[in-house]
Amino acid sequence: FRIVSFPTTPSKDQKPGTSGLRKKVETFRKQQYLVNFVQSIFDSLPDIQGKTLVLGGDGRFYNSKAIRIIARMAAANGVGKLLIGKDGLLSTPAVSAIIRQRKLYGGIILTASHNPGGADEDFGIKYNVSNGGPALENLTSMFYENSQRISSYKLAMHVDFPDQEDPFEHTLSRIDQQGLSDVYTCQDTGNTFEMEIISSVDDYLHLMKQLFDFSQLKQFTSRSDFRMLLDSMNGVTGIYTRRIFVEELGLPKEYLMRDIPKEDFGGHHPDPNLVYAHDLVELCDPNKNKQAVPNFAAAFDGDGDRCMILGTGFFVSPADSLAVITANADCIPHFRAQKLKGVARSMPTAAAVDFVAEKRNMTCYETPTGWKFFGNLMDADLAQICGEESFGLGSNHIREKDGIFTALCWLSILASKNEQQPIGKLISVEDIVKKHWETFGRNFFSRYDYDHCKAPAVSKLLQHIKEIQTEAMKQKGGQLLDYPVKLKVADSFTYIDPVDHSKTENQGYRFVFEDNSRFVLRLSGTSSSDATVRMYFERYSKDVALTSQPVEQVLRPVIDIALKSLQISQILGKTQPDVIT
Ligand code: VG1
Ligand code: CO
Repeated sequence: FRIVSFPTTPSKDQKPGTSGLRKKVETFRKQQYLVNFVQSIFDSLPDIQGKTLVLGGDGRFYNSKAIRIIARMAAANGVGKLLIGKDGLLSTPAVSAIIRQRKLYGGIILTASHNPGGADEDFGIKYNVSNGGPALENLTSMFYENSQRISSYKLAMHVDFPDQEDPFEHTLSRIDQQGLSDVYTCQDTGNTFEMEIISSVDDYLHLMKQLFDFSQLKQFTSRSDFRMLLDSMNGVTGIYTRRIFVEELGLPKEYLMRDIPKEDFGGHHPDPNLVYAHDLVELCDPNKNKQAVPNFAAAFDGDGDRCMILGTGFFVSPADSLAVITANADCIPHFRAQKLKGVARSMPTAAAVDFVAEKRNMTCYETPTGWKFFGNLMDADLAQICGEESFGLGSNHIREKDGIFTALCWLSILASKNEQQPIGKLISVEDIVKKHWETFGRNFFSRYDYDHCKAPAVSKLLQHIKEIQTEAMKQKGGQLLDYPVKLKVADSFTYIDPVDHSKTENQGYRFVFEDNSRFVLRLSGTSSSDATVRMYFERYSKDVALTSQPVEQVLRPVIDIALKSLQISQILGKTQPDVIT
């Protein structure tokens, strides 16, 4: 092949958000949008020459097209070898595992995660570095700066047919052939470029087998009083659940739902929460499902890094999932095999795990939203288990959150607790969580999302919040309207990374009351157009009478004072949030 440079002009809006660059497919398809961003990534990696990268995505619309373009750009930019997941598919946690196990230079993940897919929906691109984790701010801002001054991009072209044929047609038209590997030579530099189609699952499965006791899980899941459902929401995890749960653990195919990856996720949001995974929620509800109700269920997002856990008629909040897994870490071989020193959660995540950390003598870190902030803590071995309120949980086995890992943690806990239990007397997910609340108390939590907010309304809201915060904190023992409990903190969250001491400001407005109940407001960094305002509400109680109450009821006073004092409905012009989780 030959390297050809094409002139281009910068595209605006190429600033990566909480997790990569996400835009409408239409935007990515516009002339040079994709090539501009990919070239800007390569321009930010000066030592990429001859290195190996992995490439794959969640299978959404535009996945295969983007792979073809990126492969030609990688070759032209001097990448030595490109590993591509079979059929172009790789989950986010699998990419992280592959980079670490094979000691690669980095990887490119094509996904907009839980955002919907299809020709009119979202596409996205993330870059992960050699520790397997998302690129940090210093690198992503370099991507952005380069994208704003780009003047050309490089593409590999066929020597003999410059206008017609893809030079890598031999490999790229056989992307379904695992193990296929071709070496191409660059006529301009004399260097070689190798492309190999790798299994999407092998490396990941290999890792899971090291972390969990598969024979224990097999024994437990085959109990006659146990039944489960795993909902892949037509995202990429279907190829993993089939292999791990059906082929390896020998479970019936009926335990899997929506396990075929689809370009448009069947027209739904591949977002595992009570709203978008309501089909699964109903199947777990004995009042709605008169057939065999599962004892355990999990749903995963498009790229497989999020997971919602359910029991029979019971929802496990993400903060509780993190706390319960940490409290029961001894049931999980991966955690038994190491000294657990710390946990970390994102600031808006309810503080349930903090109580566990205290009891287990572990340090608890509070980070801004986004998985990249956990990377340094894990690399420095300060924290081993991390989680976010948005259904992401993971550990130091990789540097991304991991949906299937989370489900396997829960199954390991269930397996251990039920080792001595006779058939018909299964200790349930609900039993485990309620027992946890008895010991540690309960952190009630809810999130309101206001989607498609317009810029002027949002800036007015932020202005109003700043005024409210200054006003409230002026008084001794801050007061918010007529709310009976005084404010302890009203600020904007700043994070100082304990490892590299970098400072990240403006990570959400916090209002914390003296009883530790609180609300937080921040703007989403993953929406592809307009702004999404997220509000988080939390209240803690150890009072058993209260812990059995519905979340909504317990949080009502906090939600009311938050909406009222911030004038949410007046300023955003919305009487209700779009999504409540
Ligand atoms: C959201 C979540 C955050 C998560 C991020 C990426 O970000 O709140 O917790 O890490 O998505 O998740 P934001 O900025 O929209 O609130 V994923 O599964 O999209 O890679
Ligand atoms: Co995701």
